[in-house]
Amino acid sequence: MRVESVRFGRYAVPLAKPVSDAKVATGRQRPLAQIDVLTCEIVTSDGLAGLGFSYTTRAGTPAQFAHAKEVGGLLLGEDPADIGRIYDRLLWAGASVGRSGVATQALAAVDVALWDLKAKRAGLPLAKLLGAYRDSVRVYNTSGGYLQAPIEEVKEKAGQSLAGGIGGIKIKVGQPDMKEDLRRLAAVREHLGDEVPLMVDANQQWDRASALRFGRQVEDLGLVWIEEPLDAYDAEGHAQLAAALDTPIATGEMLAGVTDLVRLVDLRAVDFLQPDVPRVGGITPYLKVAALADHAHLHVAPHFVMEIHVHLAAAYPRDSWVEHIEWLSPLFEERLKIEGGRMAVPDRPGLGLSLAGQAGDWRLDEVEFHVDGR
Ligand code: SMN
Ligand code: MG
Repeated sequence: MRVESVRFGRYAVPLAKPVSDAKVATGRQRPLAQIDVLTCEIVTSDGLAGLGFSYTTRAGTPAQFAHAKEVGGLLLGEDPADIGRIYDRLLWAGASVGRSGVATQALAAVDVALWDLKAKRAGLPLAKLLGAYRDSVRVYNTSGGYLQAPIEEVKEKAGQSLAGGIGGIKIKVGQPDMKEDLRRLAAVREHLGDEVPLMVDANQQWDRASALRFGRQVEDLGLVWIEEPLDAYDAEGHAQLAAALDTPIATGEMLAGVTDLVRLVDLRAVDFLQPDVPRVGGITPYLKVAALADHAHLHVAPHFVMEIHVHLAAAYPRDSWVEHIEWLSPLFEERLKIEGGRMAVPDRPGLGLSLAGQAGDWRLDEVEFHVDGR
């Protein structure tokens, strides 16, 4: 089996409504109105097709697309089962731009497509190919808890999520006025009752003292975790916070390479590590991080991209959480099943995803490589 053609697409998928987290509240970023996606479709000599993708928010996908266009031709003629060698080859082709960030995020789309193909070739869902521990994973919702939403809307959306089978609710905090965060959080906790799993996400907007002050004030709310309390690269600060608080600490979504994520593991900086397959450069590097996190007895709660992460969370020893955000759903034909607080691992081979017909509406650019030069 050989790679016969590779196609990369660049898409901009609009959100139903722009959302704001603490990075917007502190003036660092504009509201998020769309998700930008790089897709990779690989077709083999015996007619199998693999689909992978990567994403960015606000900036980066045009650069990922440019990198994919530069190195993607190297895939032609390769045996797509040889993921390690192919990844290495592409990595060395772009060695000048490093082993993290935009370039490896472009490789993530390729790597995901190769794993999708490998699982399809085996006739297995990706989770089973990797070695699953369970056929469903706990799932929480994030998209209803953003800061631009008035508290009544947050409560209403949380109720709708729970009624639809979601098992936990995450809300955004980290506003310039911490009292406002505490008021919203108390209102949501009261609305949901004590039993519903509840998380908060500060999107890196506190300094160490503020994070500790917040953490101490919410210890009796029984939060599942406090996410990104500090700058994403302040591993020591997270470690101190994790040691000082009973409430678990989560972070990792912004880290774009294995080395940075492993530092969080080495320093015991988190209770829940939150790697993100597209951001860390694909499933191949994600698995390295997950193996080390497991060895350190940590929980792994992958960030965003539930379409890929449901498989990886099912193949991780400790039952954790996947994040429900529906923003990428319009790109795909299939919908994930959610019931009883859990998301089911699709039973279709591979990731179990195909691009929706309507995806073409959001395509901004496309390039294709073919063995016979077409
Ligand atoms: C988030 C950031 C970027 C894309 C999706 C979601 C957010 C989260 O920080 O963790 O939910
Ligand atoms: Mg987050």
